[in-house]
Amino acid sequence: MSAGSISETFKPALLVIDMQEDFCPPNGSLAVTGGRDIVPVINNLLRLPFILRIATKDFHPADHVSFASNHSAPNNVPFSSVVTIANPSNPDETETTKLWPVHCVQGTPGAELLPELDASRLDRVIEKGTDSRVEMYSAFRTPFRNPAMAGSGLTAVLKENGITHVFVAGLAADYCVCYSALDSAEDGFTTYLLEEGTRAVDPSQDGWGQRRQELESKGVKIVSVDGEEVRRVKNLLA
Ligand code: VGL
Ligand code: ZN
Repeated sequence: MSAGSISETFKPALLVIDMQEDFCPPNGSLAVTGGRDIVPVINNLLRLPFILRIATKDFHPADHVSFASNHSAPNNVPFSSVVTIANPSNPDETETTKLWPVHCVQGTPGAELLPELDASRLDRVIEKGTDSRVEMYSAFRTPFRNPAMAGSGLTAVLKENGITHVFVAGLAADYCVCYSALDSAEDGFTTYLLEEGTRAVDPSQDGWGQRRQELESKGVKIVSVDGEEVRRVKNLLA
């Protein structure tokens, strides 16, 4: 480094969200189109010199509130019905959230990470959505703030390791990837969402199109694996 140059700290982490059987063809109960096709992209990312590589698993108990089958007709149609959930500590704080087919139940094959994902490169796997009372798309925490519920501990892990930049990939772009990236940015990490490393449940303008705008308006940059941000990670080797 030449004298007088500015060196901004760059300690990047990679977050690999929910690369699990139930989110992928051919057998997933909530299969995202093309979900399996992003594994080679993610495995390439896992080989780069990130300071930390962390995966998450959606990991629900069988009685989870997000499962349509745990609700009564007619408001129990997967992918379409919604349910209003209250903060367990404050009935006045509520969130309305979509109901899904049963997925990623603890101890079932659908909850397993894809076998072709290079899990040997992971520093840690975080399980989320384990509280049957609430939906938790984000790898960081539930949406409830008044009062906040206990988070996953991810922010502390990132901070303890001095992480400055968080790169997010995985499934699904319009749900768990999106909300993880938003919380990462809110916690002060420079946050990048890897475009080729994700797929959406609903790729339409009403789905991923809108989430994309929200991400960009809240400071998350959507980047290519061939872009300068990933090149900077590669250059940490040099
Ligand atoms: C997810 C729907 C329900 C996700 C998790 O990983 O994006 N989507 N649970
Ligand atoms: Zn889920």
